[in-house]
Amino acid sequence: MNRLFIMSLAVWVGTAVSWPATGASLSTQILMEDGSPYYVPVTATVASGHPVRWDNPTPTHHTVTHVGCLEEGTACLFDSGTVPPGSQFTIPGLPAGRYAYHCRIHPIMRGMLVVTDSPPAPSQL
Ligand SMILES: [Cu+2]
Repeated sequence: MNRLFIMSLAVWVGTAVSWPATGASLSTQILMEDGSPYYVPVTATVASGHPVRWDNPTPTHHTVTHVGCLEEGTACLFDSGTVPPGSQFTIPGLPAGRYAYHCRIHPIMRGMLVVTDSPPAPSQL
């Protein structure tokens, strides 16, 4: 019986570690704004594999589009499509790297997502 409990616990812990999205506080949240800098924070840093969420509290439609989606021969790693007012867009996680993105509707809106290999800082836990 004890052994079964330990096995269950191991499965539970393994699930929690591999899929941190269940803890909403572990996800990185970025706000869209109608004024500069448009994406807040304009440069967001997140550990690899952690979800990132963009919220659109503005009265305007926006998108979150990786620059690769608009260039021939480059990988398109995420594209939200139109995010209506009051809606949000979440990506489950990305490999380490720097991902520039912008809004298809308002090309002046530009942000940067930095994904690191290091675990999140203790203050985020
Ligand atoms: Cu926009």
